[in-house]
Amino acid sequence: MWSRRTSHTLWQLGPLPPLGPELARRAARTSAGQSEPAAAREKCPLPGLKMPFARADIGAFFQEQPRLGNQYLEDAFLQRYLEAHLPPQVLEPVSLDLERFGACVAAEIDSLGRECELSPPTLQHYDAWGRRVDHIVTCPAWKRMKEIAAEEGLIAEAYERRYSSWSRVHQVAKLYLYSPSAGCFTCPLAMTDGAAKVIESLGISGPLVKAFGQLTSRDPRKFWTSGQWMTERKGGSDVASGTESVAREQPDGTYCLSGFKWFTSATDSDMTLTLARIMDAQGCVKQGSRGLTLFFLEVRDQEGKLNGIEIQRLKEKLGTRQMPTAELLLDGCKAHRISEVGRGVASIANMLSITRMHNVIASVAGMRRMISLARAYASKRVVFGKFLKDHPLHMQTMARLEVETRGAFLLLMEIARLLGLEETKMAGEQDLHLLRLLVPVAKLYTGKQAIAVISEGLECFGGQGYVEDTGLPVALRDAQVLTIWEGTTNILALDVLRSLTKSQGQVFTVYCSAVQEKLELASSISGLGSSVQLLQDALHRLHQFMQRVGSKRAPAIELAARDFAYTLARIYTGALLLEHAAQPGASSIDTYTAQRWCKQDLCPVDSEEKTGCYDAQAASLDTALVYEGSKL
Ligand code: UCC
Repeated sequence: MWSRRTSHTLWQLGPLPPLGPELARRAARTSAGQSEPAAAREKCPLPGLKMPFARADIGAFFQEQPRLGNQYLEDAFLQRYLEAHLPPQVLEPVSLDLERFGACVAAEIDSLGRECELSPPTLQHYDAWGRRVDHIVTCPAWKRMKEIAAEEGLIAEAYERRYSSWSRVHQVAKLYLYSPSAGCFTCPLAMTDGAAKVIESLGISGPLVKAFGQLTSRDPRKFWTSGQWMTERKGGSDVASGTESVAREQPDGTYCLSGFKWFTSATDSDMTLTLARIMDAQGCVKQGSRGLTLFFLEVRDQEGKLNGIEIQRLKEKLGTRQMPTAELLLDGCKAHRISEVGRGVASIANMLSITRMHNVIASVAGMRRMISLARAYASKRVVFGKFLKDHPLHMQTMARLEVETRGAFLLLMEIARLLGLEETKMAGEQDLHLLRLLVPVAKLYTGKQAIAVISEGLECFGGQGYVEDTGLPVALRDAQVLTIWEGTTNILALDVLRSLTKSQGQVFTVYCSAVQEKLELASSISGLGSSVQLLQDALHRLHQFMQRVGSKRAPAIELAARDFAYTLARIYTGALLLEHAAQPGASSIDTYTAQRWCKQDLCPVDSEEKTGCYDAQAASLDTALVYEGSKL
């Protein structure tokens, strides 16, 4: 490597040759007292001398790239979780499969994902002869992703249930390894999983027999992906009043759909579930949530012709560019009603639970991948005379990210475990309540964590984290959607309140006993006592808040919704980390992780209430603050 010292030595070599005209000019300028910039002086070559960075020589130092290793073998926390929970006869085949798949992600899937990013889909409206074709052109890597999803049973695994309730945990762990390399193919897979779940829960009959078989197939020639067309121009969040699509019943019992779907993700899917209002013979429809019914349709017919659908345009998005998102006009689209009339939202809610869980997978996996790469980088990059990993401040920063990621991971696995129990009819009523509450809590909390952790993770690479061809920035772009689609943070916070209201508070009672149970388990383990105490205090503050809020007006509760959900997430995650640290195979690092987690504000809803954030005048003050000076 060139060093300053070496170049000085070279400058002093041999007799000085005669000055050329340019050097003579410079020498004259310098002797006349004109100074030159130091860099320019150092670059000034003497003929015949080889200088670093001269002309085509770009220097000898190249930063070693952080390589992606087998993400299963490198994830000690994931392995310990599986060892602690899976029965031995399940652990062995599952860990073998994950190890094999982890290698496959690094060897093949990661570069396919990159190709999907570099070759985004395009829309071909017309063929060369002027015919309207509305063809979404995707790259070969995207198509290969679909084959891999089938071959690896990324959906099938959850429905075959060969490991009983643990099949969901297996599937989720596999998707967790796959997600950051998947080039957003996780999006169609989330909806495919959600559609299979809805079909299974509504009953697999009629046209749904074929659909369910294809959604859960391991045969790439048969495997179908599904869409989830819920969003219309008037409402992404407020589906009940935003849905304008109508359905007219046909003599053969099918329906003909008309409407405009404003956001449809992974629009190259084979089928979809969608909502519409049934129009009666007088042309009237019922408004509101109870006017919505759920429909199933195939996107194309046997010859590949679109089913009464026009693709208006593809969306230009901040991220998830690997995947086509389209605006669709439905005009005479043949569909099958699959829910009771007016039960559309309640029926598609099963799909939302699954896609929201997939959102949690993407969030946690995105954080894990960023840390994994930053960890590799820190052991190769030298700054101020030592590796990045030997700088305590850098390690402190990464340790904070690690604690967030481990907590989020346990929350994800808790949902997968409960879902597995529900799907194999092994769940008690308490498990079902807990699952209902934890899905929106985890979705909203991990989405926010993912953006923060991935953003901080990019910083760990300095300028390289900001440069496109490292493949790093896409992680942050793609993370931003995690708090938006499948319900924004506030919509999810309101869904948490909905689950409380609908169950008449039972979900909260179950939540508290589940936390309590975990704390009792951990309280006898040395090193965990003070963290148990911190969580007990937080739970107590939460109880007190609930008692106070019980007597308050609805708007006050709504104002507290986000902080309330954050509190539920922090306390439950803390309890999971303590439970994990109390397992027989736990390490001292597990104890340290739980301790670190419990040092944050575990009950923000109580802290915020004390600042007056939910007081009677708070809402109007907030509005005045936001709109001060505005002409609107
Ligand atoms: O499609 C989209 C992008 C797809 C991409 C997927 C990728 C996934 C991640 C991949 C990772 C890489 S984005 C569009 C998604 N749209 C949403 O998420 C909608 C957001 N809005 C809401 O969630 C709202 O809260 C609504 C739509 C659910 C509100 O509807 P309503 O009709 O006004 O609400 P109601 O009246 O309270 O609920 C109607 C019924 C009730 O049941 P019943 O009638 O029996 O009382 C509720 O209990 O639906 C039930 N319900 C639920 N049940 C509502 N929400 C839920 C729920 N979460 N779980 C169970």
